[in-house]
Amino acid sequence: MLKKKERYVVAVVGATGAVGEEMVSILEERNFPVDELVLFASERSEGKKIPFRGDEVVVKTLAEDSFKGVDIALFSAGASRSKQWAPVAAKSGCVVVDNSSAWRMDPEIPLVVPEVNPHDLKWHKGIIANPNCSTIQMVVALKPLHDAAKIKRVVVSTYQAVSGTGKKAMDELLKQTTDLLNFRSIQCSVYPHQIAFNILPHIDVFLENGYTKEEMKMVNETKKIMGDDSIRVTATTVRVPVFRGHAESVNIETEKKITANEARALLAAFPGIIVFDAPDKNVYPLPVDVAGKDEVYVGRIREDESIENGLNMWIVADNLRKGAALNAVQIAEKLIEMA
Ligand code: 25A
Ligand code: L14
Repeated sequence: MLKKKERYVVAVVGATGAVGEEMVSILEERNFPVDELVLFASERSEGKKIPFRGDEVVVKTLAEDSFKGVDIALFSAGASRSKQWAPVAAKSGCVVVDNSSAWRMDPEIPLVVPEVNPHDLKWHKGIIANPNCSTIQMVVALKPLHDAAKIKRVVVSTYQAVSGTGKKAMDELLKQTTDLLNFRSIQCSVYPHQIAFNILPHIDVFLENGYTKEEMKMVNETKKIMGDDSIRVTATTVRVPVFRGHAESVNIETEKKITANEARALLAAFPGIIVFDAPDKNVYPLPVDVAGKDEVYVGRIREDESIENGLNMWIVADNLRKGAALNAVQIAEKLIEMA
């Protein structure tokens, strides 16, 4: 449990990665009560200096005693590192908010989006899991609709940016794009196929059932966060050549009828959502506009005319912020509020 203090010693593990860098800048931006910031990454980044509040913090590598005196640790260095180091951190008394997939479906570990299930923070035992990026932005929009009309089924297709995979993937999209525009041959190392000027129906690894792990994360994490196993979810997750900002086409079927206008009002009143929906003016959310923003943007809200009680919508959010770093910092803020 987090003890109430004026200021906290905060660690970021994976501080030089796409999400870790964002965590550091969000802590500064939001004036998080940081007493001291400690940054960790692999040997590759040891000694690197990262600016924070006009100062510089030197990046260190992890050791058994790294978390001594640390109150809150934000992890984003991949699942294998989290499996190894999150228990070490929790054991030394700090609260871990883990951005990897390592602990999300563990029944002993809460999986939290503060707008949706803050109550689940009450039963943590030292580790709290931050959900998958595509799932976070979707459940924020599903929650007010579920409360009003009970969602029976969700059909989602995603259009995911390369930054979800990390910095190497962003470099690969940039390199392939410039190579192709200069009539040079390209190399594929992060993704199995060309990502520049292309679309890949493949995120994370394939499983026995023919779905990808990313798709099954959306199915299973949605039920856990919403606290309702009866919601049926099916997903197709797709990589697009966009640097930042995940988009989703989401179809829902509800028990009770809600009109598009009622849905718009419910979504607009919910914290963390901006309804951006004026087709007559070509207004709908776009990854390039939503990059750098904190809210989940919802547009193209319309009734599904093929079923009794159905809605279609288009949901866009910054995958590095609400999808990862911001949600993790918001979890830490909630913990402080509850301490
Ligand atoms: O091992 P996994 O599970 O397959 O996951 C590794 C992936 O985790 C990504 C991460 O992106 C990387 O692609 N990731 C981030 N959030 C995730 C999430 N929610 C996630 N994966 C799943 N779910 P990244 O590269 O942007 O950030 C990785 C960060 O983790 C640090 N790190 C790595 N090993 C560590 C560690 N920190 C502590 N202890 C360890 N043992 C990593 O630090 C980074 O901060 P770094 O010093 O290794 O990275 C510095 C730069 O080096 C580049 N790079 C990474 N791998 C290589 C590389 N360069 C050359 N060769 C490589 N093999 C990175 O791009 C980074 O800029
Ligand atoms: O959080 O876009 O489980 O490649 C792992 C891979 C998120 C996205 C997770 C990607 C992800 C991701």
